[in-house]
Amino acid sequence: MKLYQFDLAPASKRVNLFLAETGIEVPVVQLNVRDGDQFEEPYNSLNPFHCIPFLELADGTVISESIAICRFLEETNNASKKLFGKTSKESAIIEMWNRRLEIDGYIPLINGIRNKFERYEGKVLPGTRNDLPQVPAIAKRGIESCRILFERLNGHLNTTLHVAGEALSIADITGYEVVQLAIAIEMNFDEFGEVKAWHKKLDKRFKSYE
Ligand SMILES: N[C@@H](CCC(=O)N[C@@H](CS)C(=O)NCC(=O)O)C(=O)O
Repeated sequence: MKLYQFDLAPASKRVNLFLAETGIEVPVVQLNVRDGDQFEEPYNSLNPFHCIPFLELADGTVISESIAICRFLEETNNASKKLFGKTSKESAIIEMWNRRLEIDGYIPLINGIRNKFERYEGKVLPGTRNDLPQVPAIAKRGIESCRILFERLNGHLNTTLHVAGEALSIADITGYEVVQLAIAIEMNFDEFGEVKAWHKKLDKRFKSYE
């Protein structure tokens, strides 16, 4: 089994935080996606989405998408810590928050960053190289979407220690990366005190794994 990663990328960071939290170990190969390693063979054929992370199993199966990879690793390892929940109810709540964080925050902000900063010219969609123009309005809309998410999250975090309950879950890892993206896109979210406090707590915990 091999996990293909680029440690500086947000999607790889999600998988790395999952591995650090659960103690699961997987052999890792670093691909520099900024230099376009993912378009070179054999990686080009291994993963048609041309993005990291992706996991290659011993039988040749390739699994991409950070959450699919983490879920697979959790289900196939005997780690005592379960970031996807222990009961059907816990799993559903975690999935609900993880999806909302991705749909309303992670994806709009990733698209925003790629449409805002010059270094993404020619790479506005992940895993592509083309001449699609950067559209600044997409960055503005990404921030607007994330602001609505943070308003909801801020109220919710008043009532719970972590996003999907008292225990840390994969949804906290996604949420942490959403805040990292909000910082990267230079969004001001000072008014969301609960979100900031939760992010600060996670930041301390996650930095201790470095
Ligand atoms: N939804 C995917 C996102 C994968 C993705 O967009 N990866 C980016 C890095 S964060 C990538 O490999 N980009 C390469 C490129 O755009 O050329 C996941 O969570 O795994």
